[in-house]
Amino acid sequence: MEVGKLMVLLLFVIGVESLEMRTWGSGSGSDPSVVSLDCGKHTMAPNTRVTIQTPNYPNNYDESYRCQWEIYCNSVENTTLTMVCPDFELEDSTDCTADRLIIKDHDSRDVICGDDNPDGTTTVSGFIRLTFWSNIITGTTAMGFRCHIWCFPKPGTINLPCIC
Ligand SMILES: [Ca+2]
Repeated sequence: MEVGKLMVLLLFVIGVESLEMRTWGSGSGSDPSVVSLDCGKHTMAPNTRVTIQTPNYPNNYDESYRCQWEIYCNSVENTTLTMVCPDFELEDSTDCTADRLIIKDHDSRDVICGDDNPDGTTTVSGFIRLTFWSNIITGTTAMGFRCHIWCFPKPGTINLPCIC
């Protein structure tokens, strides 16, 4: 391999490693170095995590805002997702008719608000859809949330070498 190409490869590897260190860094609540996902669809691998958070976190989120994260871990049928949320605070309201987070997985749908932290929520598969809404009626906002989403293989789905 040419020296030039080797250098490019080396720089790429260093770049990937430093990115992973940022992503895997300490999960403290207000760590500004945590990379959070944009709204939209994302795919992840087992034994990794991604992070979602409200805009301006840890300062108050904006009024009249909507963001949906759709997260898939490969393979969806052989994995589960677990939410770890250092912070969760939305405007509280009866039946969460004001600001809310909607958590949808394969089997269930939950609507939460206030300080009803979803920390520890685990899905039945490697799919979750999180939709954050803030309204404009009351003009009230809050700190919002930061949640890490971990993907783990389901027990018994470890890929053993084939002895067939
Ligand atoms: Ca509001």
